[in-house]
Amino acid sequence: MYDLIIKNGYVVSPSSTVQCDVAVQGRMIAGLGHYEETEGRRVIDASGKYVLPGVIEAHMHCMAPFQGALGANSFYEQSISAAFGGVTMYMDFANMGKGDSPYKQALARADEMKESAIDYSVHGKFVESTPEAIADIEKMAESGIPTFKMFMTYKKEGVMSDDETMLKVFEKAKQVNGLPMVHCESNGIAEINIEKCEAKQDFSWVNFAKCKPVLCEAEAFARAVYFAEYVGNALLVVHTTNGEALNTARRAHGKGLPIYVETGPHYLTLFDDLYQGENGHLAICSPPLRTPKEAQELWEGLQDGTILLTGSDDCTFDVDEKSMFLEKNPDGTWKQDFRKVVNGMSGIEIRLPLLLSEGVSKGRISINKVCELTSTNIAKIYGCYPQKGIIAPGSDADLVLVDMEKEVTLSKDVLHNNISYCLHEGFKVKGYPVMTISKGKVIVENGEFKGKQGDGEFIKRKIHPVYLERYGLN
Ligand code: DUC
Ligand code: ZN
Ligand code: ZN
Repeated sequence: MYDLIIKNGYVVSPSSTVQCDVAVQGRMIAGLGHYEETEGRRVIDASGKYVLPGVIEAHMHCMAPFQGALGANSFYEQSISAAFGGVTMYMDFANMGKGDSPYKQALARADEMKESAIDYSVHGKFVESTPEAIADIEKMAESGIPTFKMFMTYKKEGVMSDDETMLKVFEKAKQVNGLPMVHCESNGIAEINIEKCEAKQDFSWVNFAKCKPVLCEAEAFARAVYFAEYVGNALLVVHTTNGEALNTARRAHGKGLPIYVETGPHYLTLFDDLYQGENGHLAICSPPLRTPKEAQELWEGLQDGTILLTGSDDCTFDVDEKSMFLEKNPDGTWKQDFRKVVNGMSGIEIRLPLLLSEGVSKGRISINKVCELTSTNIAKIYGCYPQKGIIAPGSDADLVLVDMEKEVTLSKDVLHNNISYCLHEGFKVKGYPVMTISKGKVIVENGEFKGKQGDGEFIKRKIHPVYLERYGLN
């Protein structure tokens, strides 16, 4: 007798879509094939639905003190919103300041995440390269934390890694089969542009995007790629927004270099015209939103395999936090000052719906590609495959049932992220997760959350060396 049988769904993997049943025993998938209803304690009819491996979010910032704000959600609340978006595992970053131990901060972060209803992991973060900090890399890798994040900007915020820090982290990461993750924006280009705004005293939302143009990102992207090539290790670039950077990646891939590129659904679906609105500050994130031209370049990057990963870069701030340092004009409008806006937008709950709708329903990518981009590739490159990221016997029974016919108009009222606005307000999607199963337990069903605080477990990760030696996740 199985604990659960999911009957008749279209079971999706990166390479196939097969109509069959999935049998679950305890927390694990027991088998795929045909099972009688009498063989299951509970049977879920998935006829007409797609069954995908649970979405993995490897890029979010929850309860992370940043630019004076903390975020709207506790980890438990974040895990609820995530679960409604089909997410069954997420990863956050250690909070780091100069002098902190990256290892201790990573463990402290994992501790904070214990209240999550879904499984979780942590990335280390580096802001300097003292011998003590570099020595922590080995301890983190041994503890199941083989990914190390660095920012090439945010110098004023005290979290930028300089070139030496990047090189030293890259070198040490290579020794322990670790993977550096980099936010690529040239601090120099951004800062000289901000100085020009200061000279004109014009800090409009629109100027935020102008201060961090495509080349600001592409220069840092190329530098990071050259560092990786020089050191001879793999690199993961987060939230890539444009074809200029992708062309650098393509050149690197041509040489076989393991440069893994992530983009986020907001760069595929939202554009810089949002900065023209009175509430444009709500859309301020880094890198900034671009134009439909760059979005098209990203779709091409997804189609041709230059981009193998997606992440939401979720930073859920409510209006009060986004606006906490702003003042108003006598007429009640905002005194626009992009320097005083905390960067980031909410997105964990809509990553899968946006990819299903804008990707699969619009014929740009297959559902198998969505499976790779939201789960399988993430599990492989971040080192938790095949425990996660695939529907196969022995893997965790983390599943999301998708109804490709379901139409939803995105709005603050349909999301569960505790904020009073939605940048996709009114955006119509076709294709939506309708049930989420975490380690064999149904945690979202019929629009209701049924998970439990604290049910999430820390997942130790280890990256297969083959992915770090040459480009490709097959
Ligand atoms: N970008 C954001 O928009 N917010 C947090 C960090 C980042 O890189
Ligand atoms: Zn970033
Ligand atoms: Zn981020």
